[in-house]
Amino acid sequence: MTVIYKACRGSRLAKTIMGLASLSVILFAWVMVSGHLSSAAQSSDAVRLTIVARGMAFYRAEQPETANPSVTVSPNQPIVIRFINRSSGSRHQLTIQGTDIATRVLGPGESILVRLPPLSPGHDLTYLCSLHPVTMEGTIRVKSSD
Ligand SMILES: [Cu+2]
Repeated sequence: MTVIYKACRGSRLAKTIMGLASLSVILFAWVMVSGHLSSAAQSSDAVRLTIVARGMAFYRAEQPETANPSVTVSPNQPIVIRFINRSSGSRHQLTIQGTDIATRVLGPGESILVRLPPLSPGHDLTYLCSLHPVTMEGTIRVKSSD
């Protein structure tokens, strides 16, 4: 009687452990797959750029000394631009001519995400601030091939 009882308890415990183990394997696999999918989506889906308005010019985050830089992008890829107004007192916006991109006017400290559709290769687009088009204007160069 005692032996059978112990065996039952043992097998029930074993089943519980096996159940938990397989559940954790499934969870682990799910985390791996979903993590892999989301990082793949981020890397292949869209090119990410940051454009900063400071004073009365545009800058790239990685070239803080170059006013209104030319920005080179690959064709046929969606592009996500984070536009940040880092000026201390001026309102700015971002327009990309030849596309339908024209953000609302941002106050100091505000930022906005802009999604550009894939661009056809080998041409230039002008980006500007419609409030200060004389001092805030640059070029987006779309490479002729990938
Ligand atoms: Cu402006």
